[in-house]
Amino acid sequence: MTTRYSLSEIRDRLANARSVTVLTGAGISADSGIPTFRGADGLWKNYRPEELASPDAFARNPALVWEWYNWRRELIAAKQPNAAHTALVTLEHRAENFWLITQNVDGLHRAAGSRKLSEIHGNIWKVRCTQCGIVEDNHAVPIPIPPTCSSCGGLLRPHIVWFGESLAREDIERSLHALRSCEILLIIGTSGVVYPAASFASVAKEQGALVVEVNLDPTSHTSLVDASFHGRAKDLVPLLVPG
Ligand code: BV8
Ligand code: ZN
Repeated sequence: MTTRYSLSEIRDRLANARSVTVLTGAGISADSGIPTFRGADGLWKNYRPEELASPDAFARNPALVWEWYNWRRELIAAKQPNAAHTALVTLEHRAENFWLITQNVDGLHRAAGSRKLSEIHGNIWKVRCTQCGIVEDNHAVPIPIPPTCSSCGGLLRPHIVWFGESLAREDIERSLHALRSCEILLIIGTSGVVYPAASFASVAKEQGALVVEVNLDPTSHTSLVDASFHGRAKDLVPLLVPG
C-alpha cells in the first residue's frame, strides 16, 4: 500500500466531503465472481478484444459476437452485487453531490441501488437495433441468435461501446462535470488502460481533487494518486464507507 494518508483519514474525508465522484472498473465486480478483462482469469484471455468487442468483428461475424455476449449474460445473470457496490450506494445517499462513473457493463451497480451513475461503456442488458436505432432492455438468457428488432426486423447488437466507437456525448459531459467539481475522486478496480476513462484521474487531479485508488495491484494511476490502498474492493470499500 503506498499512501500519504491512512485509511481512516480517507474515511473521515469521505464522510465530510460535499462532492464525491467514483470511477469503477471490472475489479469491483471480480468479488461478485465476474472475471475481469486483463487479469489471469481475464475475459480477454480466450479472445483478443478486436476479435469480438469491435464494430468490424460484429459486421464480419455477428453470431460469434452474440455467442460471446450470451456467454457473458448467462454468467452475469447468476451474480449479485457485493459489499463494495453496496457501500457506494451508502456513499451516494450520504454525499451532497455524488456521481458514479462505471466502465462496467454488468449492471451490478444499478442492481445494488446506484442511481446517480453513468454506464459509460453501455449495459449488457440493453440491445440496440442496427437499423432503426431503438434501444431496449433485454434480459433473455440466452438471447436467440441472430436477435431481430421487434419493430423493424433489423439485426440487434449489444448496446455497448466497442473499441473504436465513441462514448455517448451525454456520458462524457456528465463524467467531465463530475470530475471537474469533485473534492474526492475514488477509483476502484480499474487497470487504467482504456481511454478515455484512463484519463479521468488526471482531470480530477488538475482541479485539485484528492484522488484515492483501491486495487489489488499498482496501476497506471498509482503514480498520480494521493492514496492507494491495495486489497479486494469488497473488503476495503466498506472500510472507507462504513454503513
Ligand atoms: C473512444 C465494452 C473515441 C466491451 C470496453 C486515446 C484516446 C481515445 C481513444 C483511444 C486512445 N488510445 C486508444 C484508444 C482506443 C481505445 C483504447 O483505449 N484502447 C486501449 C486498449 C489502449 N478506446 C476506445 O476505442 C474508446 N472509444 O475513445 O472513442 C475514438 C473513436 C475512434 C477512434 C479513436 C478514438 C472505447 C473504449 C470502450 C471499449 N469497450 N468494453 C465489453 O465490455 O463487452 S472496454 C473494457 O475495458 C471494459 O468496458 C472494461 O470496463 C474496460 C476497462 O477495463 P477495466 O475495467 O480496467 O478492467 P481490467 O481487467 O483491465 O482491470 C481490472 C482491474 O481490477 C485490475 O487493475 C485488477 O488489479 C483490479 N482487480 C481485480 N480484482 C480486484 C481488483 N481490484 C479490487 N478488488 C478486486 N477484487
Ligand atoms: Zn429496428
